[in-house]
Amino acid sequence: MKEKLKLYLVTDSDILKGRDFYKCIEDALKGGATMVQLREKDCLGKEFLEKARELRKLTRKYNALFIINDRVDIAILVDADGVHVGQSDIPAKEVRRLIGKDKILGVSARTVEEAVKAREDGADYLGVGAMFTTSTKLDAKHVTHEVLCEIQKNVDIPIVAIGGLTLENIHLIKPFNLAGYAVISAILKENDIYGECKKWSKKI
Ligand code: TZP
Ligand code: MG
Repeated sequence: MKEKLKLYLVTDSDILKGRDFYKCIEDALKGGATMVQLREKDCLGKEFLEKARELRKLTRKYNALFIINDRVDIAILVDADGVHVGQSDIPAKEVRRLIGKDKILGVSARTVEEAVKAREDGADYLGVGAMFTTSTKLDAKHVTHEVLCEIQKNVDIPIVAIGGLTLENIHLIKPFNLAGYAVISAILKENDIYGECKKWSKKI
């Protein structure tokens, strides 16, 4: 799994401004996205499931991993590769019970304590951020480089940085040698999503 965390695209249809959702995600996969998380905060079950079914097919076609945000039920229904939860969602331990030991469990952590607990509760990787200012998640709180470093020292599972990552600032966190970079707007806001992913793949 670790290599697949590298260019981790998280979805948000709002940023696509009416462009075709599946075409945009397919362009990202063609351009080199290695993992996709379906994260659609305004989608109810029916539409979420429909999107999940399609992305399951697309990610298989491009040999990328497919993770579902929060909706364990939908992850099970579409046989996603795993689930990603935050600190206010169904606790990691319970998610692990539901998805079984073979599926991937990702957990968001902003402190060393949260990171250690997530690891103990069965997380396979951590999402740490927001590393930079982001307007995609309104309640995102900033994680300092010092805290990222402490988390790295205290947990032995792969870490993915998230929050405000751009081609311009990514060099600032490259020295941490993280397993991957999770991106929403810097990729999805671009007209040429394919070309942008190519640039990311080269840079990271
Ligand atoms: N969690 C922490 S920041 C964030 C999430 C989901 C949003 C990241 O979006 P962007 O557009 O890459 O800053
Ligand atoms: Mg969540």
